[in-house]
Amino acid sequence: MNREKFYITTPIYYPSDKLHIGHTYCTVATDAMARYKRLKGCDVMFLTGTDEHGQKIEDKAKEAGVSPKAFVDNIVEGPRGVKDLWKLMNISNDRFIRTTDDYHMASVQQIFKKMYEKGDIYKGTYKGKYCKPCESFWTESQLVDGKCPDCGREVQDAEEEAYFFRLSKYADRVQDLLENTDFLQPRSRVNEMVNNFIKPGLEDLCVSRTSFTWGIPVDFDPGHVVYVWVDALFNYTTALGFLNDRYDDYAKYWPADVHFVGKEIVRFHSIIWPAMLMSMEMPLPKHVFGHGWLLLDGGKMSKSKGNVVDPYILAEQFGVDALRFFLMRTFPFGSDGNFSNELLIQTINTDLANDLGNLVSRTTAMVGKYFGGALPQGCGPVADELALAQMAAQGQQISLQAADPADPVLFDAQLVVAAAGLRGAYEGCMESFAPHKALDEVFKVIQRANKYIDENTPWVLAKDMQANGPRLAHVMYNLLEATRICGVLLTPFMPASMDKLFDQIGAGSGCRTWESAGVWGSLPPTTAVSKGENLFPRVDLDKALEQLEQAQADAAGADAGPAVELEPWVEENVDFDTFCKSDFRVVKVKACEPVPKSKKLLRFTLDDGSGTDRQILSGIAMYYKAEELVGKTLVAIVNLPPRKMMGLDSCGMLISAVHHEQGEEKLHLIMVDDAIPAGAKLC
Ligand code: ME8
Repeated sequence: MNREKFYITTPIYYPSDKLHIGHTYCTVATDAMARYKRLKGCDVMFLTGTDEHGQKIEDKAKEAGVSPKAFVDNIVEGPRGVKDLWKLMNISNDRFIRTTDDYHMASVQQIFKKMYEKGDIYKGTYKGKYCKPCESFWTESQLVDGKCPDCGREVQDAEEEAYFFRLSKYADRVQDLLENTDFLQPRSRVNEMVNNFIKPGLEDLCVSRTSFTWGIPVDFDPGHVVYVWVDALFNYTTALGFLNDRYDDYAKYWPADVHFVGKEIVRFHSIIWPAMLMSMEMPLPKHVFGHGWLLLDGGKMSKSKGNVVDPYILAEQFGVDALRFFLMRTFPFGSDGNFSNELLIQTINTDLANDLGNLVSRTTAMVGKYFGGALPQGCGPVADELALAQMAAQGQQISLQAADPADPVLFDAQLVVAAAGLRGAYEGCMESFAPHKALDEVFKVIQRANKYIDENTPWVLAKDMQANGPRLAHVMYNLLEATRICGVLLTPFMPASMDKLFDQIGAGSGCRTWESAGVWGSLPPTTAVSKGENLFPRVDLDKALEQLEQAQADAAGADAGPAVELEPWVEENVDFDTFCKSDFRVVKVKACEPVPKSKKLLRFTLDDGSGTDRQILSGIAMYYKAEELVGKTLVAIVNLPPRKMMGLDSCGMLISAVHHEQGEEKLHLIMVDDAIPAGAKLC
């Protein structure tokens, strides 16, 4: 049988900084969607990766004193890098593309040439504005208050010989695609694209650069590198083997079923991307979904603003599944949402500890206590319930009435209808890319099941097992079955925890499937139940916030400490004049103390010979005790721009020698003869 294919992608991330919770949000959403489709039996291809070229990366690497490749290698493959983060977050991508992979680069060169040969790419001169952080070209009229309309940062003048893509040629076709199909979702993003970008007139797009070299060379015109967005967008096809031999499933998976992207890159995906595909005469992706941002204090997280939230810290403290769940449950996927630690903890406590966790632990504990861990034969669904369940599963509206509103048969029927109809409602939400609504449906059933416990008061029934034993067993069965169905549908969001849940309620592999989630009564009645570990322990808000603060402070200290060992950038020599600009001075330590809340930072008060004390923070507390350094004569570079660490200014950097011994890093401050006066210049 031919399985339905489903090809889904995340944006490929810029490895210019460590990824934050906003990046994690999009990847977790894509993962949940991919897992949902796999659960349904689709043949899924889930692609993610990294977008490694461009001026921003080149500049960052220069700043770090390493080659761009070494720089991105460290962020992508290094400890706590991109790949580590996706592993930690249990991301089930089938493929990972790096745009520095040879096969991708060779394919992009061919793509560029094809569009050039067709006449859709031509040579001209670019004159305008460029936003380096966004790698975006702008015209004067597009700027907002003279700044980049996407990120609000300063733009710079750019004038260079460049190749252009005839975007204007495709304006009408793109407008038609946006207005008359469901290509771009949510629908609200369509007006923005059409009114802000297409109607004012689409200008041809500059698609090559000459002022830097870190990109894919235009092979027929050395000196030009391909604009990073052309390079990046085609990743979705090269990763399937388009114009390369590395992979062989372009025919099988292309066009993509959906690209999940953040709202600020919708323009690239819904205007530029389809236009280039039209030029290449390639099929268009079926959907682009532009999700919202996670905001912190009302603003977008960004490393430069210093307000990023580290997913490692949250996952380590609260658990991967709790974090995955929180991201998908709390923020409507198409809109912005305000992130806060309090909200995270509150969601864990309300939904996971109280609602789901309690349902599982109460039910399994009662099956243990009243039935020794296994229900008796015959406690499963009765014929009326099966009939109701079937109607609910088919999406029929069912109105339940009973003469006595406290009739236990009514309670049973209400639970059965809610749980049996859940899969259909959930599927509708997932198919329209609304994971938050799908979770809402699941939690309505979880809440219904908790109410069912209170309605049936099993502890009262258990007082007379002889009379009430069969009824109590049926109640327990219904609870296990409702829990199981919810568990199956929560699997795409919390895969590891749901496996544990299934083990506790005795649901074997046949009861963990999509099919079984649509069939009430799939759980064998006599299944062995065991109350296991508490799946989602309650979090103490104050204590957790305190721990988080500490972990964040430690991480900030670690960031300020010696960098991970990187290959030096040996390709470029420093010219003599540049070298001479570095101002190294002898300094005397007047005072030294640990920085509160940081494990790594020491705060130095130094005499640099100028008559005014200089403060430098150094991440060396693992190597030296503060008091042993007082009075020492050290070397510092004093003309670096001041840097804030843990709220304190650091004006310069102390020089040390670093080496490795048996895999362990050793650091020695450079100490010089005490006879040398403070302020003496090294040259
Ligand atoms: O844009 N909340 O890479 P990127 C939600 N390389 N999503 C956020 C976010 C936040 N606070 N911050 C970032 C690029 N994102 C390009 C993509 S695809 C061919 C090339 C999302 O690392 C952002 O919206 O800057 C984007 O979708 C993704 O992270 C990658 O951002």
